[in-house]
Amino acid sequence: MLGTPMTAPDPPTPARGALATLYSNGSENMQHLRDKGYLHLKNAVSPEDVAMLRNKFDEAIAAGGFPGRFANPSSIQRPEDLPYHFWGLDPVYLPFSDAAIKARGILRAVMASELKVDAESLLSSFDAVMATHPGYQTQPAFDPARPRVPMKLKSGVPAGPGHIDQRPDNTSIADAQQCFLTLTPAQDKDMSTVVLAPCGKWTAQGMMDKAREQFPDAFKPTKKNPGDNGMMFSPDVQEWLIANGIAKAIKPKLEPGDVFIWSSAIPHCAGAAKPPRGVKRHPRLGIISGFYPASMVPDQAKEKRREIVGSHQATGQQVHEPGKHMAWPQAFRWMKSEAWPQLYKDIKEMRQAVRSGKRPRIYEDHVLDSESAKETKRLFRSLLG
Ligand SMILES: O=C(O)CCC(=O)C(=O)O
Repeated sequence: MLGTPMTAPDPPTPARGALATLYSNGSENMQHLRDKGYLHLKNAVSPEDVAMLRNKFDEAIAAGGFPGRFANPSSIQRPEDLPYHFWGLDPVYLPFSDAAIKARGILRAVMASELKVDAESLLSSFDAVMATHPGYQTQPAFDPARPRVPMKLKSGVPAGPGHIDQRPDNTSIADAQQCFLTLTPAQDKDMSTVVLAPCGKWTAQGMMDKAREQFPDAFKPTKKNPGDNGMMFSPDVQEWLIANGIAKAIKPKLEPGDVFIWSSAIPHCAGAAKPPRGVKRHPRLGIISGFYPASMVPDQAKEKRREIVGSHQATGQQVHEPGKHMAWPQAFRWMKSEAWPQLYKDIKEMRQAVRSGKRPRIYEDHVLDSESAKETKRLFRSLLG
């Protein structure tokens, strides 16, 4: 740190945003999320549910034609062993598996109990599944001796992966959150979330307000971030916040069943340290979702969600301001469509059939559905609203 740390505002800057009161009425944990912008809930999901979800994800991975199995991590070595990913996230195939719907239901129950509300009153985002082979890590690598949210500049412009998932001009810390349920362990060497969190008496709101005050240009909407819910974060701003004792980067060590939650407004992304020689990374499996009271989601936003998700496409974390997640694996930009695995040809065809009205939306019942498929769709609809 350079010199003396900058003194935190007294009284601490309170959280602003649509969810601030909801967090205030919840558990002490929710007040920690409101004030500090992150929360690690250990053993939030039972070992039985963790095993059930892992097996169901393995079934979906097998049904998609991929050889990797999380029940046998050594079967996962190469990118081709798992569905195609973007920054270690699959936003195309696994988010619509039975496993993912069930996982969102379980994660929603955890969040509802912390918020002290009825689970059915919360809607979920339909975001990505983390399914990552052990050879993958974002750049720059995480360094436990000098922890930072991985981020870099390219030609002077922030180039990720560290980012926030909010419009650059939305200054509120409590407008949206991201909840990550891990089904695999994560040590420093393994891919898992890193967040920039406030130090000492600083609140997350105070930290981000200070960053905006000091670096107004770093929060101006740009061509690349024209005003949708996401922007890359500048490594210069991160360095300044750390050097002044305002922020520190945190990569919590996670065990299967742990839930890590953070405000979409604080800088974050996944990172991993270089493993020591001869040591392998654990492949990563988990799911990420945002939750929001159904009563606070406008009807128009609900219909937009049904349209996006109904045609087998993932959303970002924001429930009340839904947007599409990455539609298609990045790697396919360089691959002829004939060479895509059959699974992706089928997904493309299904999307077209739903959009042209030849098939019902994917959350609607189908005459051929089994009882268990109908049950999963009921849960699907209750998460979607
Ligand atoms: O993969 C992670 O841990 C972080 C995910 C992330 O950055 C995001 O979904 O916005």
